[in-house]
Amino acid sequence: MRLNCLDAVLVATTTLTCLVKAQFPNATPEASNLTTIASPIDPNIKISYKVPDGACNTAFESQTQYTGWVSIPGDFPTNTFFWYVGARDQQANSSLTIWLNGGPGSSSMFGFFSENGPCEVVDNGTNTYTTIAREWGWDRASNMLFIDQPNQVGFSYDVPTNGSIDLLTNNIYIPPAERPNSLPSNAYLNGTFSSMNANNTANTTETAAVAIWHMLQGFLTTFPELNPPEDNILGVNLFSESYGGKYGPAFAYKWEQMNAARGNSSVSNSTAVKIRLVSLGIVNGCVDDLIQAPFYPAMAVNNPYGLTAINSIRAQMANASFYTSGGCRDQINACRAAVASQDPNNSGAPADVNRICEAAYNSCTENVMLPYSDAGRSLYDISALLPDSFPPKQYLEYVNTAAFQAAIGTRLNYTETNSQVVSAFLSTGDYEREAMVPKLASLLNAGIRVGFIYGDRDYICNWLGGEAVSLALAASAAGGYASAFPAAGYAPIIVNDTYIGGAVRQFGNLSFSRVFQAGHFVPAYQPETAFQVFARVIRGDSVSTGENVDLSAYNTTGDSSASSSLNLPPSPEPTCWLRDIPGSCSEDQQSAILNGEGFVVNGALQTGTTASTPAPTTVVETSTTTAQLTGFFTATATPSSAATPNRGPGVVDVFHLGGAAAAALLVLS
Ligand SMILES: *[C@@H]1O[C@H](CO)[C@@H](O)[C@H](O)[C@H]1NC(C)=O
Ligand SMILES: *[C@@H]1O[C@H](CO)[C@@H](O)[C@H](O)[C@H]1NC(C)=O
Ligand SMILES: *[C@@H]1O[C@H](CO)[C@@H](O)[C@H](O)[C@H]1NC(C)=O
Ligand SMILES: *[C@@H]1O[C@H](CO)[C@@H](O)[C@H](O)[C@H]1NC(C)=O
Ligand SMILES: *[C@@H]1O[C@H](CO)[C@@H](O)[C@H](O)[C@H]1NC(C)=O
Ligand SMILES: *[C@@H]1O[C@H](CO)[C@@H](O)[C@H](O)[C@H]1NC(C)=O
Ligand SMILES: *[C@@H]1O[C@H](CO)[C@@H](O)[C@H](O)[C@H]1NC(C)=O
Ligand SMILES: *[C@@H]1O[C@H](CO)[C@@H](O)[C@H](O)[C@H]1NC(C)=O
Ligand SMILES: *[C@@H]1O[C@H](CO)[C@@H](O)[C@H](O)[C@H]1NC(C)=O
Ligand SMILES: *[C@@H]1O[C@H](CO)[C@@H](O)[C@H](O)[C@H]1NC(C)=O
Ligand SMILES: *[C@@H]1O[C@H](CO)[C@@H](O)[C@H](O)[C@H]1NC(C)=O
Ligand SMILES: CC(=O)N[C@H]1CO[C@H](CO)[C@@H](O)[C@@H]1O
Repeated sequence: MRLNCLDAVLVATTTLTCLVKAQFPNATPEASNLTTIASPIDPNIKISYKVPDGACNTAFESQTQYTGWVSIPGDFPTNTFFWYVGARDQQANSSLTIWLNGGPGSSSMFGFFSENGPCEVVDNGTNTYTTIAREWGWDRASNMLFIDQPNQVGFSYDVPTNGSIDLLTNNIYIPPAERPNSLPSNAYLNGTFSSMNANNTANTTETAAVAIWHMLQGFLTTFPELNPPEDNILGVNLFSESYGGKYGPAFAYKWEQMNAARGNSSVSNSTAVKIRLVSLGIVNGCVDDLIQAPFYPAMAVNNPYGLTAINSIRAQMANASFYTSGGCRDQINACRAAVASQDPNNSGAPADVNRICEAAYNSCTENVMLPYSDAGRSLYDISALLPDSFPPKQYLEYVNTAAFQAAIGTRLNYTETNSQVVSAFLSTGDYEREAMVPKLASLLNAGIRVGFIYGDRDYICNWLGGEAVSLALAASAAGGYASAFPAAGYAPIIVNDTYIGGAVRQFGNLSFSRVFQAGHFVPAYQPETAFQVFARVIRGDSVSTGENVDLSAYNTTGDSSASSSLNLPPSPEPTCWLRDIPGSCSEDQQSAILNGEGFVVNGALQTGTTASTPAPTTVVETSTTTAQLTGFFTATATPSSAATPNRGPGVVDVFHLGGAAAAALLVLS
């Protein structure tokens, strides 16, 4: 598994080659021990996979894991990375939950290591890391499949390409080059990346949906035992965050369409498998600006935390700019009219449509969304002043180690966001192209549960806008949702015996959960609440209590608005992460790095005269903890306290040993 470079140091002549090679991951698939097979339904689809021994320690050793790539032929090579982890126990094993982070261009490894994955990365001494089971990993309730998409995001790739990355800007230069003298050696690294050719990826959500349907066909036919059985309330779930407010509805709708095509023989049953989707979860999703945009200025000055983030006149102007003639609303409508007439399949080809839609996005962003930036606060958490470095970023160091790369079989280094994918989606104005509510309504009408889960301290896809989407969906759906969903009152989300994690409105298969004291990345801020809501949605239970109810005859009762006021927690102390300098470091810290001042220990900058090295973390082996690692909570009483802010060391359980805080860029994760 290890390269022999350590041994080679003894042999002067090989030292040089080894030092050079050590910067680049193993170049050949053979060296990574990947097993490559052709998909049983299509010999052109190849799956290369392995068991990633040691890469992610789970609650139980019995949990199956596979990492690999589904390779699909097309105009350019597409190798889509997946990481499958089996559920902790049999109670949960007939669910398969697909998790997608957003961006566009953000890797689902962010979710895996920082939100809801089976393990998390902790320091284990100086510049060494280990993984421990995440207490509230979603593998408690389901088999999990994390996918890096579209092509070139995270560990997905077209053509492995050597280059250099400037960590001060995150710019990647191809081919690799000598480090500029102006940069310190720790901020300019060689590595292997995707080609960074923006043509070699999807540039619209619809194109991405087609690619992922093919990818899942390859995956589910190679591992048929992982496709949930028929005739069970459990099945396939799709949970997506942020830009996933677009991916989720579009991908789910595509799967339903392809199932229908099998049903009517326009696609043969022998060349495609059914994807039996039972629930769709949207976590702080930006679904539709036409509905959500007015809630940016609203959230900035009128939120449950009593924060007036910006001048109220400025907020009024931002709001007015949405409605004004030629404003955000008109431009979105113009974009959608152009899409309908000239690019109904959202190919992203007609230049006129792209121009109109891109202009709409730029206008909405600049005039309606961004006035909030006056506040100097995080887009992902209104309580955090910039830089906001939550959640911690050690994982970026860990996943770029040779041992981890060999374990998962990657030929590439890892980056959290692919800037060319961002550009590709921006170039088509994908953000404003589609009204997703009709797709969501069609899913709901087909009996698929739809759960909206919104952290209430997020600004960028805030809960006020999310609630408006849930109401718009109810209004468009058949089957009584239009009247019964808004009529259902908000009930407490009872997370455990001691606290209420939020408020939920639920009728039938539709729920909207406001999660208290959570920013954009809900499972990172409130792991236990996020888990319980997730588990209840996929099991078809009451989101309020966890009770197994007959959803067709169920609704919540309570207040007509989820207006509980909460206290704004103090802004956390940021940590400057070397691998997230633009997002997590102040200007002073950036200068310090540039001048080679301070020390970087475990991926974080320390300014001072001597480095303090962390003692090896006391790694609590899961088998010896008293924490219960499986099972679901069902409420028998209503506790009186609300959730408290929950971040960084000292506040959480034994599993959370990481440092403070990280995320930013104008990219949604
Ligand atoms: C590949 O498999 C062989 C035999 O099982 C093993 O010795 C070697 O360490 C493996 N290499 C990697 C990179 O996992
Ligand atoms: C790429 O991975 C290698 C280990 O194989 C590491 O030495 C190098 O620093 C990494 N480069 C980047 C940009 O992460
Ligand atoms: C953590 O570090 C200690 C001491 O360096 C080492 O003995 C131990 O194996 C490491 N633990 C893990 C889980 O890697
Ligand atoms: C990257 O460079 C290394 C060292 O020159 C080389 O061994 C490797 O094949 C290159 N990888 C790719 C993908 O070009
Ligand atoms: C990165 O690769 C380039 C080209 O191979 C080389 O000139 C440069 O010295 C390498 N950088 C480091 C830090 O080794
Ligand atoms: C991408 O495609 C366009 C249109 O075909 C072409 O003009 C451009 O050169 C391509 N870009 C790259 C980097 O290949
Ligand atoms: C779930 O457990 C059953 C019984 O042990 C087993 O037959 C089945 O293959 C498992 N399914 C999955 C998806 O792991
Ligand atoms: C079959 O179903 C697909 C998907 O709903 C639809 O597009 C197509 O028109 C249908 N074909 C026939 C022959 O009904
Ligand atoms: C294909 O499978 C679907 C169910 O998944 C079924 O409804 C349909 O009748 C099958 N078609 C044929 C031709 O067997
Ligand atoms: C988007 O991708 C399609 C191919 O799927 C291509 O035809 C189109 O030119 C691309 N659009 C832009 C703006 O690059
Ligand atoms: C309930 O949650 C609180 C806060 O996270 C935690 O301290 C407590 O241990 C939990 N209680 C149970 C019974 O899980
Ligand atoms: C609209 C609707 O179905 N409302 C019901 C909600 O649930 C309460 C009791 O749980 C019923 O009394 C309402 O009729």
